[in-house]
Amino acid sequence: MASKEELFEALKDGVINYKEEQVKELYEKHEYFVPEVLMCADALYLGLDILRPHVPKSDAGAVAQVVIGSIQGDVHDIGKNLVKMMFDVAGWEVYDLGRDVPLEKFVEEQLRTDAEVVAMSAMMTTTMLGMKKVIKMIKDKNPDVAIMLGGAPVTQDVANLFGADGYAESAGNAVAEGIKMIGRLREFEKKKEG
Ligand code: B12
Repeated sequence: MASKEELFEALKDGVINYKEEQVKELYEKHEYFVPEVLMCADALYLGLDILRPHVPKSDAGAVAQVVIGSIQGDVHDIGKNLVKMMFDVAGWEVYDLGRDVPLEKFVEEQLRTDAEVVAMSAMMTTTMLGMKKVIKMIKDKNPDVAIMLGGAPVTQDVANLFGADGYAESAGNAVAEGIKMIGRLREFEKKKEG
């Protein structure tokens, strides 16, 4: 068993040198447990707070707006925060509702901000069912909103079944999926107008 110092060294090396598999292995091989995952997340948030002011903002305004949150009953928010960060640095206006977000709150915030995209995260099979209800509630009020789902128990099939417009399995491809969705949405709106 490696010492704590060796593990931190391996983790640091993995992050600095983009060795994704090395970082992932620490958790999968049970070298890292939940408290370590939480401490890593705290270190990540601190680093992000330092970096965020240095990320250049486009003068052209936000690319689009996204309302994001972890669904009611679910306090898991590390993955959601990573997705939020990706949208943030890609120049989107992000309205973060946090975690354990009541279902109606997603609807209210979309109406308040007129955001084109709503992104929901669920980490438990029980809580993910709430996302289906939110999709229906939002589409009933405003069909011109693109809704994106993610989180460990969610798959493309689940997203399709729930009536979502998009799904991404990781923070790395969430923005690309978001851009695809607003592309389709804007195309659809243009056709309606013309
Ligand atoms: C850390 C953790 C916790 C922490 C959460 C802290 C926090 N602030 O988030 C604490 C200790 C609080 C916790 C509590 C519980 N947990 Co927990 N937890 C985990 C754990 C170990 C890691 C989750 C995590 O952060 N992963 C790292 C992030 C980066 O990955 P991610 O969340 O998957 O996110 C990525 C993608 O999924 C995706 N993504 C995520 N969201 C979104 C959203 C969008 C829109 C998109 C596009 C993409 C996307 O992008 C992210 C980045 O690439 C998992 C086990 C696991 N291996 O996943 C269990 C796990 C999720 N927990 C579980 C359970 C059961 C619980 C508890 C009920 C335990 C208990 N009995 O009390 C409570 C639930 C409390 C509640 N009401 O929510 C189960 C869920 C089982 C299930 N399938 O339903 C898991 C799977 C553990 C297990 N194997 O049993 N947990």
